[in-house]
Amino acid sequence: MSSQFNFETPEERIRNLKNSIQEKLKFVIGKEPALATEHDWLNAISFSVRDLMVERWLRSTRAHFSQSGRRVSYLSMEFLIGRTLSNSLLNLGIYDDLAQALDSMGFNLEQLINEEDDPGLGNGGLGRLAACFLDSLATLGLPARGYGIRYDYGMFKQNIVDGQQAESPDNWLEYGNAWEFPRHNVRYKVFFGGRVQTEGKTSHWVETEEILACAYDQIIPGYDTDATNTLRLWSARASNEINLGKFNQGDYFAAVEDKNNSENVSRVLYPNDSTSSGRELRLSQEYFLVSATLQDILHSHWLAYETYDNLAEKVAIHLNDTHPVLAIPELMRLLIDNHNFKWEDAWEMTIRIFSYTNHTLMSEALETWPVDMMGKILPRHLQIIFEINEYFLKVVKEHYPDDPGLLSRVSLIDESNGRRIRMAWLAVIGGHKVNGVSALHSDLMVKSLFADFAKIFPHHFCNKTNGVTPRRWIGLANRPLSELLDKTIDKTWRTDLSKLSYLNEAIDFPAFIDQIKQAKLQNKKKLAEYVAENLNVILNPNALFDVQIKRIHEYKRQLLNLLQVITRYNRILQSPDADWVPKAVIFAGKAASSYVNAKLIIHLINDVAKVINNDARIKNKLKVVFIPNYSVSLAQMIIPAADLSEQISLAGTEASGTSNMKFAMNGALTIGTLDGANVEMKEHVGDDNIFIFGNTTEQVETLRAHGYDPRKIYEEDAELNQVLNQIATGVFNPEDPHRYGALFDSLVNFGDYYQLLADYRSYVDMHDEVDKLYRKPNLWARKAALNIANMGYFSSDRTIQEYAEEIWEIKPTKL
Ligand code: 26V
Repeated sequence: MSSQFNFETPEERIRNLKNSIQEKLKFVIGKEPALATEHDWLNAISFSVRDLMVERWLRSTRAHFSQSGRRVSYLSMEFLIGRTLSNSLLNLGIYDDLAQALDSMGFNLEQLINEEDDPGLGNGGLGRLAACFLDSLATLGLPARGYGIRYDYGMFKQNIVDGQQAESPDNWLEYGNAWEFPRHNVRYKVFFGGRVQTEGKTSHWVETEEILACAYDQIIPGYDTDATNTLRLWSARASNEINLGKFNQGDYFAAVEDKNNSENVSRVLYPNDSTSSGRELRLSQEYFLVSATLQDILHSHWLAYETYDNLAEKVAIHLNDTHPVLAIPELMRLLIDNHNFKWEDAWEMTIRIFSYTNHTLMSEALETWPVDMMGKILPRHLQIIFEINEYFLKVVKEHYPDDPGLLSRVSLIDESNGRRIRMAWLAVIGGHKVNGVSALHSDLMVKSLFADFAKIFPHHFCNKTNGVTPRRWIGLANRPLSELLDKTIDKTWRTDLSKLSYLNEAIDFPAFIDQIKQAKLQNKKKLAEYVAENLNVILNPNALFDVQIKRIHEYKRQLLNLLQVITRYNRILQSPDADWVPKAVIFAGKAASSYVNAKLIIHLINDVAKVINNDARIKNKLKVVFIPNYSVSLAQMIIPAADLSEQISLAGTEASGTSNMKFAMNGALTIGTLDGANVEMKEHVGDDNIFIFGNTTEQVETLRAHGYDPRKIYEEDAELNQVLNQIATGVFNPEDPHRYGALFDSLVNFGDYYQLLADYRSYVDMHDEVDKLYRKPNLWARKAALNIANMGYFSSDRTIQEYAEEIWEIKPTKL
């Protein structure tokens, strides 16, 4: 509850809210109630709610700065924060008050909440993790700040046109953003290009171009506490409004074009396909974030201490993947060139300050930059990177004289690949801790990608299993379940998720199991309504809701799911009168715009859906839907409605997964491989309460090493054979029968890189087990409840506490 409200009666609170909203509409939006649009009202409401957070924000910020403890800055190119209004109401404890206030004004709160744009400033798991972390950092009262980019356009919007993905720009700032505070006086120059001038031992970066980075702050409120944090996002502005030189020469358009070009740096979020890495604009974006942020950190450090000698004691900087890794040479540059530190001293401080999280082992996702490009855009940084490399390789050579291949393997420069800089290597060498995001991933990380470095720096590597915030992912997303938890436990599970284990004591009460079922049914009805309204497909709320929602990627194997769906379709056609468990298979997710196979998979899902949903012979025993434009807010609706959560990536490929956790804590059972955090989820919920199938990481590796023959599986498994032939011959798309020839080939003729066929049989058989259990609704609900009860470990509060203690060495601020 907001401390401001402590002395008010509920009636006063509601009246004050109403007055405030009316005042904002008049004095901030400048509109008469009669002429105000829904967006105007939404903005007026948002400003009123924001007001309620400002005082404690200012107090928290003051406390963080005055207590002179160590603080962490979390640098991320992505923050997928989701809608803010509902989250703020929940954290302030005024959701119901506002609902009442609006009701008396003739508005529906839920409807207005759904009007808010959902900022898509991230691709998926990595960006959403950053947002969960901000929520936990604030809730735990830890001195932290998030730094990112205020992209004008977030992740593209996805429409499905004739079964295919069509992209359109996400102009999320169109109606303004009521939650941000533009900081017109917090701006830094960011330099690009030019050349390095060396005089004796000192270097100067000269003849550069410059762009301004302008700060926009957003309040990150903690839950049930006065503690808040800040997310600071940078937006690019041309540093000279127009290029005076060109303007004076009469070339007005060229002058304005320059301005537009420099502002492109924060124009658009890059999708995470391999084509985006290697682009100059992406490198510029990364440097833009890093340079503005480091200047900001150094500036506020100087204000507090008037020295940089204690920088490493007071500052921790965390790198969310390698995307902000240029912060390492940038800090070196600032300390050496601008603040006269000796190279060795600057390096020692840098290592103490930085830490880095690795989020993927897949080689195509590992960032490398061509030396030439770095030299053109950031020549001084290239020089520093070479110096770091030289310094490091010298030490390695001294310690490992007997391993001649080692030097080229750990070198920051990959000479074999057209001279590229290995950003992950730089992140490892330039910091003191590297973590993976699940036990399995962290283990594989030191055995594969970073094996050499794990030998050199055995104490650098650790695991921090991901978590998710229960405030958004249960409290906001699942009201029926939240109410049941409040009743059965008390309200404190929101800040201490281990309390969920109290449910173990209720598990034998039929009334409790019944309420678990009721809560799920309510959520399923809501999703069914959405699907009926938006996709014109009728889902039976009693059907098993089988859900796979995530980025479309071959390694995540949506296609394997589809093979299973078609198998089921064939079986139903074979015996239409058998007693089939009715099933609704739900997909959602975006494909990177240049990822051809991912787009084909979306097309195939929609082709298959059209045929199955319109086939009267199967009597609605099977439905398939693809929900377009997956987002945080859609996830909040879909996840609580799921009975079954599909987590079926090839073992060893999904670093952690986080939606797997959200599903399980909302009472879905998981069908999954032993991949990412599924492994730990199995340990927590128990082997009997999760459906694990498929090859293990070791088996996957053995197959890959000793000859994997997908064609043989295709030829020997009759059901699989039929399904693949149907896809290959256009049974679901007779108008264009060869459409999926390439997908068929990739599986049967070109090696099936993600080993779908190897796991097909155990997957289909496991789905039969799922059916068997679903026929026993009480047993199913009991297992669902056991999942909820044993997911306490997967709160991002636990994860952040581990980072705070073991990596950042920060303590909560006293308010
Ligand atoms: C790579 C690139 C390269 C090109 C430019 C844009 C871009 C954006 C992101 C990425 C890497 C994405 C890595 C990632 O998202 N990993 C996911 O991280 C989650 C949080 O740790 C984890 O749960 C998922 O398993 C993992 O796939």
